[in-house]
Amino acid sequence: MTETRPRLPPGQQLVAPGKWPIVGERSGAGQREPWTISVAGCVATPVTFRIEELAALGVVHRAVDLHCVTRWTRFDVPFRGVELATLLEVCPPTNSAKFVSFVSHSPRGHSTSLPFDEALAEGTLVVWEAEGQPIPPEHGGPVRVIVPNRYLYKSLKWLHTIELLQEDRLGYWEQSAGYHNHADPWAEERYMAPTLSRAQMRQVLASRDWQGMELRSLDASDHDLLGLQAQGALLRDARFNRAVLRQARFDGANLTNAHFTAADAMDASFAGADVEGANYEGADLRGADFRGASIFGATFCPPDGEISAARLARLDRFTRFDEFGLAQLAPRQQEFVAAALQSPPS
Ligand SMILES: Nc1nc2c(c(=O)[nH]1)N[C@H]1C(S)=C(S)[C@@H](COP(=O)(O)O)O[C@H]1N2
Ligand SMILES: [Mo]
Repeated sequence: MTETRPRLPPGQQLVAPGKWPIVGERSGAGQREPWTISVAGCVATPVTFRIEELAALGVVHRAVDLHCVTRWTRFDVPFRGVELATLLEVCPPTNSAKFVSFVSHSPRGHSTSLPFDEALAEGTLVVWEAEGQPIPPEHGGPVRVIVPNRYLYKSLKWLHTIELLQEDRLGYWEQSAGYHNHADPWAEERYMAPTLSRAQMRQVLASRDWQGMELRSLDASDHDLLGLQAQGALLRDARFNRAVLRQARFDGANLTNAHFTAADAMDASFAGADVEGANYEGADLRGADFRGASIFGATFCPPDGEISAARLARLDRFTRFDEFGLAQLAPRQQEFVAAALQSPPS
Protein backbone atom coordinates (compact mmCIF):
# COMPACT_ATOMS: atom_id res chain seq x y z
CA MET A 1 0.00 0.00 0.00
CA THR A 2 1.49 3.35 -0.97
CA GLU A 3 0.44 6.89 -0.19
CA THR A 4 0.24 7.80 -3.87
CA ARG A 5 -2.17 5.14 -5.12
CA PRO A 6 -5.25 6.59 -6.81
CA ARG A 7 -8.37 6.72 -4.71
CA LEU A 8 -10.39 4.91 -7.38
CA PRO A 9 -8.98 1.37 -7.80
CA PRO A 10 -8.27 0.13 -11.36
CA GLY A 11 -11.26 -1.07 -13.36
CA GLN A 12 -13.78 0.55 -10.97
CA GLN A 13 -16.44 3.17 -11.77
CA LEU A 14 -18.23 5.52 -9.43
CA VAL A 15 -21.94 4.83 -8.97
CA ALA A 16 -24.41 7.59 -9.70
CA PRO A 17 -24.76 9.93 -6.70
CA GLY A 18 -27.12 8.56 -4.06
CA LYS A 19 -27.13 5.02 -5.50
CA TRP A 20 -26.12 2.02 -3.42
CA PRO A 21 -26.61 -1.24 -5.33
CA ILE A 22 -27.69 -4.36 -3.42
CA VAL A 23 -25.38 -7.27 -4.15
CA GLY A 24 -25.75 -10.94 -3.20
CA GLU A 25 -28.42 -12.01 -0.74
CA ARG A 26 -31.15 -9.39 -0.45
CA SER A 27 -32.37 -10.25 3.03
CA GLY A 28 -31.23 -12.15 6.08
CA ALA A 29 -32.84 -15.27 7.51
CA GLY A 30 -35.42 -13.30 9.48
CA GLN A 31 -35.51 -11.20 12.64
CA ARG A 32 -33.94 -12.43 15.83
CA GLU A 33 -35.09 -10.53 18.90
CA PRO A 34 -32.89 -9.36 20.38
CA TRP A 35 -30.19 -9.52 17.70
CA THR A 36 -26.97 -10.87 19.19
CA ILE A 37 -23.40 -11.17 17.94
CA SER A 38 -21.34 -14.06 19.31
CA VAL A 39 -17.58 -14.31 19.43
CA ALA A 40 -16.44 -17.93 19.29
CA GLY A 41 -13.53 -20.20 18.39
CA CYS A 42 -10.01 -19.33 19.53
CA VAL A 43 -10.99 -17.01 22.39
CA ALA A 44 -10.39 -17.48 26.11
CA THR A 45 -14.11 -17.17 26.84
CA PRO A 46 -16.84 -17.01 24.19
CA VAL A 47 -19.04 -13.93 24.57
CA THR A 48 -22.39 -12.88 23.14
CA PHE A 49 -23.24 -9.20 22.70
CA ARG A 50 -26.37 -7.24 22.07
CA ILE A 51 -26.06 -4.17 19.85
CA GLU A 52 -26.44 -1.79 22.85
CA GLU A 53 -23.59 -3.62 24.54
CA LEU A 54 -21.39 -3.17 21.47
CA ALA A 55 -22.18 0.54 21.45
CA ALA A 56 -21.12 0.79 25.08
CA LEU A 57 -17.63 -0.42 24.13
CA GLY A 58 -16.84 2.73 22.18
CA VAL A 59 -18.63 4.10 19.14
CA VAL A 60 -16.71 5.28 16.08
CA HIS A 61 -17.88 7.17 12.98
CA ARG A 62 -16.04 6.36 9.76
CA ALA A 63 -16.52 7.34 6.14
CA VAL A 64 -15.52 4.32 4.05
CA ASP A 65 -15.08 3.90 0.27
CA LEU A 66 -16.96 0.80 -0.92
CA HIS A 67 -15.54 -1.16 -3.87
CA CYS A 68 -17.63 -4.01 -5.29
CA VAL A 69 -15.95 -6.68 -7.39
CA THR A 70 -18.65 -6.03 -10.04
CA ARG A 71 -16.81 -2.72 -10.63
CA TRP A 72 -18.87 -0.11 -8.84
CA THR A 73 -17.33 2.13 -6.21
CA ARG A 74 -19.06 4.46 -3.80
CA PHE A 75 -16.97 7.03 -1.94
CA ASP A 76 -17.38 8.22 1.64
CA VAL A 77 -20.24 6.15 2.98
CA PRO A 78 -20.55 7.19 6.64
CA PHE A 79 -20.87 4.33 9.12
CA ARG A 80 -21.36 4.19 12.86
CA GLY A 81 -20.26 1.15 14.83
CA VAL A 82 -17.45 -0.34 16.82
CA GLU A 83 -13.98 -1.41 15.73
CA LEU A 84 -13.40 -5.16 15.68
CA ALA A 85 -10.23 -4.47 17.68
CA THR A 86 -12.21 -2.75 20.44
CA LEU A 87 -14.78 -5.52 20.55
CA LEU A 88 -12.06 -8.15 20.92
CA GLU A 89 -10.50 -6.33 23.87
CA VAL A 90 -13.44 -7.67 25.85
CA CYS A 91 -12.81 -11.29 24.81
CA PRO A 92 -9.18 -11.57 23.81
CA PRO A 93 -8.32 -14.17 21.15
CA THR A 94 -5.84 -16.89 22.10
CA ASN A 95 -2.41 -17.10 20.46
CA SER A 96 -3.66 -19.68 17.99
CA ALA A 97 -6.15 -17.23 16.40
CA LYS A 98 -4.81 -16.55 12.88
CA PHE A 99 -8.00 -15.97 10.86
CA VAL A 100 -11.36 -14.43 11.50
CA SER A 101 -14.50 -15.80 9.87
CA PHE A 102 -17.69 -13.73 9.83
CA VAL A 103 -20.84 -15.84 9.69
CA SER A 104 -24.22 -14.54 8.66
CA HIS A 105 -27.73 -15.25 9.86
CA SER A 106 -28.87 -15.60 6.25
CA PRO A 107 -30.61 -18.12 3.99
CA ARG A 108 -27.37 -19.80 2.95
CA GLY A 109 -25.41 -19.24 6.16
CA HIS A 110 -23.15 -16.92 4.17
CA SER A 111 -19.63 -16.33 5.47
CA THR A 112 -16.31 -14.72 4.58
CA SER A 113 -12.90 -14.71 6.24
CA LEU A 114 -9.69 -12.69 6.57
CA PRO A 115 -6.29 -13.13 8.18
CA PHE A 116 -6.86 -11.85 11.67
CA ASP A 117 -3.98 -9.32 11.67
CA GLU A 118 -5.12 -7.87 8.32
CA ALA A 119 -8.68 -7.47 9.57
CA LEU A 120 -7.34 -5.46 12.51
CA ALA A 121 -4.79 -3.51 10.43
CA GLU A 122 -7.50 -2.33 8.00
CA GLY A 123 -9.69 -1.05 10.84
CA THR A 124 -12.52 -3.54 10.31
CA LEU A 125 -15.82 -2.33 11.75
CA VAL A 126 -18.98 -3.92 13.06
CA VAL A 127 -21.65 -1.35 12.14
CA TRP A 128 -25.35 -0.74 12.75
CA GLU A 129 -25.81 2.68 11.12
CA ALA A 130 -25.08 3.92 7.60
CA GLU A 131 -25.67 7.48 6.41
CA GLY A 132 -27.15 8.42 9.78
CA GLN A 133 -29.84 5.72 9.68
CA PRO A 134 -30.10 2.16 10.96
CA ILE A 135 -28.67 -0.10 8.25
CA PRO A 136 -31.55 -1.12 5.96
CA PRO A 137 -32.29 -4.88 5.98
CA GLU A 138 -31.21 -5.30 2.34
CA HIS A 139 -27.79 -3.82 3.17
CA GLY A 140 -27.24 -6.20 6.08
CA GLY A 141 -29.13 -4.54 8.94
CA PRO A 142 -29.34 -4.63 11.84
CA VAL A 143 -25.59 -5.39 11.99
CA ARG A 144 -22.98 -5.93 9.32
CA VAL A 145 -19.23 -5.93 8.89
CA ILE A 146 -17.31 -3.29 6.93
CA VAL A 147 -13.76 -4.13 5.90
CA PRO A 148 -12.05 -1.05 4.39
CA ASN A 149 -9.62 -1.54 1.47
CA ARG A 150 -11.02 -4.91 0.37
CA TYR A 151 -13.66 -5.74 -2.23
CA LEU A 152 -17.02 -5.49 -0.57
CA TYR A 153 -17.58 -9.26 -0.57
CA LYS A 154 -15.40 -9.30 2.55
CA SER A 155 -18.02 -7.11 4.26
CA LEU A 156 -20.59 -9.56 5.60
CA LYS A 157 -24.26 -8.63 5.94
CA TRP A 158 -26.45 -9.80 8.90
CA LEU A 159 -23.50 -10.57 11.16
CA HIS A 160 -24.26 -13.30 13.66
CA THR A 161 -20.98 -14.95 14.67
CA ILE A 162 -17.36 -13.79 14.70
CA GLU A 163 -15.27 -16.94 14.77
CA LEU A 164 -11.53 -16.86 15.45
CA LEU A 165 -9.77 -19.69 13.63
CA GLN A 166 -6.37 -21.32 13.58
CA GLU A 167 -6.77 -22.45 9.94
CA ASP A 168 -8.56 -20.42 7.30
CA ARG A 169 -12.05 -21.46 6.20
CA LEU A 170 -12.96 -20.13 2.74
CA GLY A 171 -16.09 -18.01 2.61
CA TYR A 172 -19.16 -18.62 0.46
CA TRP A 173 -18.12 -16.63 -2.63
CA GLU A 174 -14.46 -17.52 -2.28
CA GLN A 175 -15.33 -21.22 -2.36
CA SER A 176 -18.29 -21.40 -4.72
CA ALA A 177 -17.47 -18.65 -7.20
CA GLY A 178 -13.68 -18.52 -7.16
CA TYR A 179 -13.53 -15.00 -5.72
CA HIS A 180 -10.01 -14.13 -4.69
CA ASN A 181 -9.42 -14.75 -1.01
CA HIS A 182 -7.27 -11.65 -0.52
CA ALA A 183 -9.55 -9.21 -2.41
CA ASP A 184 -7.28 -6.15 -2.65
CA PRO A 185 -8.98 -3.76 -5.14
CA TRP A 186 -5.73 -1.94 -6.01
CA ALA A 187 -4.15 -5.25 -7.03
CA GLU A 188 -7.39 -6.25 -8.83
CA GLU A 189 -7.56 -9.46 -6.83
CA ARG A 190 -10.99 -10.36 -8.16
CA TYR A 191 -10.76 -14.07 -8.98
CA MET A 192 -8.50 -17.01 -8.32
CA ALA A 193 -6.51 -18.53 -11.17
CA PRO A 194 -8.36 -20.52 -13.87
CA THR A 195 -9.58 -24.00 -13.03
CA LEU A 196 -8.83 -25.69 -16.36
CA SER A 197 -5.63 -27.39 -17.51
CA ARG A 198 -4.18 -26.40 -20.89
CA ALA A 199 -5.36 -29.65 -22.49
CA GLN A 200 -8.92 -29.13 -21.19
CA MET A 201 -8.78 -25.55 -22.43
CA ARG A 202 -7.89 -26.67 -25.98
CA GLN A 203 -10.72 -29.17 -25.97
CA VAL A 204 -13.24 -26.57 -24.83
CA LEU A 205 -12.11 -24.07 -27.46
CA ALA A 206 -12.46 -26.67 -30.22
CA SER A 207 -16.05 -27.43 -29.22
CA ARG A 208 -18.83 -24.89 -29.59
CA ASP A 209 -21.18 -26.38 -27.04
CA TRP A 210 -20.46 -25.01 -23.59
CA GLN A 211 -23.96 -25.19 -22.20
CA GLY A 212 -23.99 -25.17 -18.40
CA MET A 213 -20.21 -25.62 -18.18
CA GLU A 214 -18.06 -24.08 -15.45
CA LEU A 215 -15.39 -22.16 -17.38
CA ARG A 216 -14.48 -19.17 -15.28
CA SER A 217 -11.42 -17.17 -16.38
CA LEU A 218 -11.31 -19.07 -19.69
CA ASP A 219 -9.21 -17.26 -22.29
CA ALA A 220 -10.96 -17.43 -25.66
CA SER A 221 -9.49 -14.23 -27.09
CA ASP A 222 -8.99 -14.19 -30.87
CA HIS A 223 -10.89 -17.46 -31.35
CA ASP A 224 -13.55 -18.14 -33.94
CA LEU A 225 -16.63 -19.18 -31.95
CA LEU A 226 -19.31 -18.47 -34.51
CA GLY A 227 -22.64 -19.87 -33.30
CA LEU A 228 -21.29 -20.80 -29.87
CA GLN A 229 -23.88 -22.40 -27.54
CA ALA A 230 -23.02 -21.19 -24.05
CA GLN A 231 -26.44 -21.00 -22.40
CA GLY A 232 -26.18 -21.12 -18.61
CA ALA A 233 -22.38 -21.42 -18.66
CA LEU A 234 -20.29 -19.99 -15.82
CA LEU A 235 -17.88 -17.64 -17.56
CA ARG A 236 -16.95 -15.12 -14.89
CA ASP A 237 -13.87 -13.11 -15.90
CA ALA A 238 -13.61 -15.01 -19.22
CA ARG A 239 -11.76 -13.35 -22.10
CA PHE A 240 -13.32 -13.01 -25.56
CA ASN A 241 -11.28 -10.07 -26.81
CA ARG A 242 -11.45 -9.83 -30.63
CA ALA A 243 -13.21 -13.24 -30.78
CA VAL A 244 -15.85 -14.04 -33.40
CA LEU A 245 -19.10 -14.55 -31.50
CA ARG A 246 -21.67 -13.97 -34.23
CA GLN A 247 -25.01 -15.53 -33.24
CA ALA A 248 -23.46 -16.91 -30.06
CA ARG A 249 -25.98 -17.79 -27.34
CA PHE A 250 -25.09 -16.76 -23.82
CA ASP A 251 -28.68 -16.80 -22.49
CA GLY A 252 -28.68 -17.01 -18.69
CA ALA A 253 -24.89 -17.35 -18.59
CA ASN A 254 -22.78 -15.82 -15.86
CA LEU A 255 -20.42 -13.39 -17.59
CA THR A 256 -19.56 -11.16 -14.62
CA ASN A 257 -16.46 -9.10 -15.49
CA ALA A 258 -16.01 -10.93 -18.81
CA HIS A 259 -13.94 -9.21 -21.51
CA PHE A 260 -15.44 -8.68 -24.97
CA THR A 261 -13.30 -5.83 -26.25
CA ALA A 262 -13.40 -5.58 -30.05
CA ALA A 263 -15.30 -8.90 -30.28
CA ASP A 264 -17.59 -9.50 -33.24
CA ALA A 265 -20.80 -10.35 -31.39
CA MET A 266 -23.35 -9.42 -34.05
CA ASP A 267 -26.73 -11.03 -33.32
CA ALA A 268 -25.37 -12.69 -30.17
CA SER A 269 -27.81 -13.27 -27.32
CA PHE A 270 -27.05 -12.22 -23.75
CA ALA A 271 -30.72 -12.46 -22.74
CA GLY A 272 -31.12 -13.06 -19.01
CA ALA A 273 -27.35 -13.29 -18.60
CA ASP A 274 -25.35 -11.72 -15.79
CA VAL A 275 -22.93 -9.34 -17.54
CA GLU A 276 -22.17 -7.15 -14.51
CA GLY A 277 -18.83 -5.43 -15.00
CA ALA A 278 -18.36 -6.92 -18.48
CA ASN A 279 -16.31 -4.90 -20.94
CA TYR A 280 -17.77 -4.45 -24.44
CA GLU A 281 -15.58 -1.56 -25.57
CA GLY A 282 -15.10 -1.67 -29.33
CA ALA A 283 -17.32 -4.76 -29.70
CA ASP A 284 -19.74 -5.13 -32.60
CA LEU A 285 -23.12 -5.59 -30.90
CA ARG A 286 -25.40 -4.87 -33.82
CA GLY A 287 -28.49 -7.06 -33.38
CA ALA A 288 -27.32 -8.36 -30.00
CA ASP A 289 -29.94 -9.06 -27.33
CA PHE A 290 -29.50 -7.88 -23.72
CA ARG A 291 -33.11 -8.19 -22.59
CA GLY A 292 -33.46 -9.41 -19.00
CA ALA A 293 -29.71 -9.20 -18.52
CA SER A 294 -28.15 -7.86 -15.35
CA ILE A 295 -25.76 -5.15 -16.55
CA PHE A 296 -24.53 -3.10 -13.57
CA GLY A 297 -21.06 -1.78 -14.26
CA ALA A 298 -20.87 -3.00 -17.87
CA THR A 299 -18.91 -0.73 -20.22
CA PHE A 300 -19.68 0.03 -23.86
CA CYS A 301 -17.43 3.08 -24.19
CA PRO A 302 -14.30 4.11 -22.25
CA PRO A 303 -15.37 5.13 -18.74
CA ASP A 304 -12.53 7.65 -18.48
CA GLY A 305 -13.80 9.92 -21.24
CA GLU A 306 -11.13 9.00 -23.75
CA ILE A 307 -12.40 9.66 -27.27
CA SER A 308 -11.33 6.90 -29.58
CA ALA A 309 -13.68 5.40 -32.15
CA ALA A 310 -11.99 1.99 -31.82
CA ARG A 311 -13.06 1.79 -28.21
CA LEU A 312 -16.75 2.46 -28.80
CA ALA A 313 -19.09 -0.51 -29.00
CA ARG A 314 -21.11 -0.65 -32.20
CA LEU A 315 -24.85 -0.79 -31.53
CA ASP A 316 -27.80 -0.26 -33.84
CA ARG A 317 -31.55 -0.14 -33.65
CA PHE A 318 -31.64 -3.94 -33.71
CA THR A 319 -29.58 -4.16 -30.51
CA ARG A 320 -32.08 -4.87 -27.75
CA PHE A 321 -32.00 -3.61 -24.16
CA ASP A 322 -34.88 -3.26 -21.75
CA GLU A 323 -35.53 -0.22 -19.57
CA PHE A 324 -34.53 -2.06 -16.41
CA GLY A 325 -31.15 -2.98 -17.88
CA LEU A 326 -30.42 0.51 -19.17
CA ALA A 327 -31.26 2.00 -15.77
CA GLN A 328 -28.47 -0.07 -14.19
CA LEU A 329 -25.72 1.51 -16.28
CA ALA A 330 -23.47 4.33 -15.10
CA PRO A 331 -24.70 7.70 -16.47
CA ARG A 332 -21.98 8.01 -19.11
CA GLN A 333 -22.63 4.47 -20.36
CA GLN A 334 -26.37 5.04 -20.39
CA GLU A 335 -25.98 8.16 -22.49
CA PHE A 336 -23.69 6.45 -24.96
CA VAL A 337 -25.92 3.38 -25.36
CA ALA A 338 -29.12 5.41 -25.71
CA ALA A 339 -27.57 7.51 -28.49
CA ALA A 340 -25.97 4.54 -30.26
CA LEU A 341 -29.26 2.61 -30.37
CA GLN A 342 -30.66 5.38 -32.57
CA SER A 343 -27.89 5.13 -35.16
CA PRO A 344 -29.11 4.66 -38.73
CA PRO A 345 -28.68 1.29 -40.45
CA SER A 346 -25.36 0.90 -42.25
N1 LIG B 1 -24.70 -12.44 4.18
C1 LIG B 1 -24.21 -11.94 3.03
N2 LIG B 1 -23.27 -10.96 3.08
C2 LIG B 1 -22.78 -10.45 1.93
C3 LIG B 1 -23.18 -10.95 0.66
C4 LIG B 1 -24.16 -11.97 0.65
O1 LIG B 1 -24.59 -12.45 -0.43
N3 LIG B 1 -24.65 -12.43 1.84
N4 LIG B 1 -22.64 -10.42 -0.51
C5 LIG B 1 -21.38 -9.71 -0.39
C6 LIG B 1 -21.09 -8.93 -1.59
S1 LIG B 1 -20.55 -9.79 -2.95
C7 LIG B 1 -21.13 -7.57 -1.60
S2 LIG B 1 -20.60 -6.67 -2.93
C8 LIG B 1 -21.70 -6.82 -0.45
C9 LIG B 1 -22.84 -5.99 -0.94
O2 LIG B 1 -23.35 -5.19 0.07
P1 LIG B 1 -24.61 -4.28 -0.28
O3 LIG B 1 -25.69 -5.20 -0.81
O4 LIG B 1 -24.97 -3.61 0.99
O5 LIG B 1 -24.16 -3.31 -1.35
O6 LIG B 1 -22.14 -7.67 0.59
C10 LIG B 1 -21.34 -8.79 0.83
N5 LIG B 1 -21.85 -9.45 1.99
MO1 LIG C 1 -19.62 -8.14 -4.45
